[in-house]
Amino acid sequence: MARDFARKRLAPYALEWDAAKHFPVAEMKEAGSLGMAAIYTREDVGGSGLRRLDGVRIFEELAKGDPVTAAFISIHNMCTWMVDTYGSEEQRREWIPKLAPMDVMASYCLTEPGAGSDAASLTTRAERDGDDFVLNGTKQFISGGGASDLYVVMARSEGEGARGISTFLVDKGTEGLSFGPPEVKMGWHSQPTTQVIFENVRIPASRMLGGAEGAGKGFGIAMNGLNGGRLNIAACSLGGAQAAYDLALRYMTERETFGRKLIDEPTIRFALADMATSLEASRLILWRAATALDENDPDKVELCAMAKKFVTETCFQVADQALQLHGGYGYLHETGVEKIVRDLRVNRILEGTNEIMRMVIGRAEAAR
Ligand code: FAD
Ligand code: 2MC
Repeated sequence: MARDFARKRLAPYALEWDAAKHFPVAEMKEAGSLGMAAIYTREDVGGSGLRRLDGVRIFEELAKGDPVTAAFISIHNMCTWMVDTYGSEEQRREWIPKLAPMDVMASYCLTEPGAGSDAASLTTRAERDGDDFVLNGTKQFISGGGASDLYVVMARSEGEGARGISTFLVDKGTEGLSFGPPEVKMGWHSQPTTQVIFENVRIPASRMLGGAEGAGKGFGIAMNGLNGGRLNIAACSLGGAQAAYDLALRYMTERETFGRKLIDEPTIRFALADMATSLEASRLILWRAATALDENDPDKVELCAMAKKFVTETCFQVADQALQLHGGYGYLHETGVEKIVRDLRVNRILEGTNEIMRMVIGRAEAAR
């Protein structure tokens, strides 16, 4: 179903959306109506009740159609899962029935201008005032900023360090909430990335995720959300690279140089063999990490970090090689491969840079 949806509803339009900087909200809501906006969320509130292993296979298929739209649906899924897993019963029942069909679109707000990789040093404040919290601060690089209806915000309510952070649900219309202009980016043109600015944004205390028990738990909530997010971002790189590879393979059977088809050139076959092997190895580590997350394996954090690092790097190389195999035509927008290369580049940076993934893996190794 995901493959069919990507083929019909994403792939034919992805280049057009990239050129026009169009955010395909209608198509994403359609994906929501098919169950792809609450994939691993419980069914009693409208989720699809699937596993992480299903999730990465869905995101690979969606990304074959468009890695950018797939990535936004992944971020929305991360927010939905956080509300389902850490929200009070009341919060689950209020939000998930709207998030699951994507009637309400959600953005994840952790990064700040002064706190990217060192996320626990964030300074956006949430001060308690009677029955309310008042938020002040700026979030940086927020995917869906200005377009989303709900902002899942990590802010400091308790004190210094990771344990001083809580998570809040903030509606788009709230007074004092505003957005920076859309950033001009190398790729990801078909979704907005903006600052999200809080100036005395007053929300009821009931908007703290998990209710009063959620106080100080926001960093753990954010990190647990990211474990699955990192897998999905890797799946988006895999789907994008597979699509680029498929284009290159077809082109090799069509293009002739020196009197014969490129596919009959042994060095070209070696290149294709290496690319196909890289894609399959990426798929395997991804499925291994997704299974570890499903089974709450003690190594799940490191395995998710390994999968994110390995797959986003390996698949970027595959997409770049697919561009190379197209010669000059690979550099043209209309061929579709340069867009994939641009879109996959950022997956080595966001949801934790690959240097931070190495830090996470290295810490676990040192503790063995
Ligand atoms: P920095 O933390 O300043 O790092 C700069 C460089 O130093 C990097 O190469 C980094 O790996 C390296 N580095 C940092 N510390 C160390 C260290 N100790 N050892 C070795 N190397 C180190 N964030 C959100 O919260 N929500 C979103 O929706 C979102 N969407 C994004 C969309 C886009 C298009 C982009 C570009 C970013 C998005 N981000 C989002 C932010 C993203 O997660 C951050 O950019 C990323 O975590 C890195 O933070 P930084 O940019 O501040 O880099
Ligand atoms: N899963 C579960 N818990 C985690 C975790 C993870 N992946 N990473 C850290 N934690 C817990 C950790 O166990 C600890 O818990 P406790 O206090 O109970 O012991 C707590 O969080 C603090 O962790 P550390 O002591 O390791 O904190 P430190 O500050 O040294 O390092 C680091 C944390 C670097 C791993 C974290 O800040 C990080 O992952 N940074 C990258 C930020 C990032 O990924 N941003 C992505 C933004 S979203 C995005 O880009 C989108 C496109 C949506």
